[in-house]
Amino acid sequence: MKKTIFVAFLAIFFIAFNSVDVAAQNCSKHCSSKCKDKKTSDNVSKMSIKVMGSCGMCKDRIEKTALEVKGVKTATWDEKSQMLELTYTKSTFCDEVLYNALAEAGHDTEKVKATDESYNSLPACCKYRTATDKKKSKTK
Ligand SMILES: [Cu+2]
Repeated sequence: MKKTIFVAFLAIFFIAFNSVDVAAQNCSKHCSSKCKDKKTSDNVSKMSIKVMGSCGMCKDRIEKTALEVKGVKTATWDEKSQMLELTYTKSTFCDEVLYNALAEAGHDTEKVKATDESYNSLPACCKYRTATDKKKSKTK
């Protein structure tokens, strides 16, 4: 009887472990870019990325957007450095999802640029692109 319980316990443990592995593989499959991550514990990592923005409203929007991305645990954006610091669960987080979500919210990152449509829908105080930047993107 004891042996049966032990075997059942092992099976549950094995299944739980396997499903975490599958989630990690799924993410790396559709993520072309690798995160520059600092290891903090087995399944939690840190990274910081540059996100363009200009004011406190941007900070709220960037952090809220990042926190809605699957796997993100904490998000802090700094207006001066334009850096977004993240901690995330490795098995569920996919950085491409994050870049796309930020671009959709109107914020450029080094990987994905916001469309003119999403950028133009930002409030006036949040317009971080300068006139010279606009010229550049037009001539591209
Ligand atoms: Cu703003």
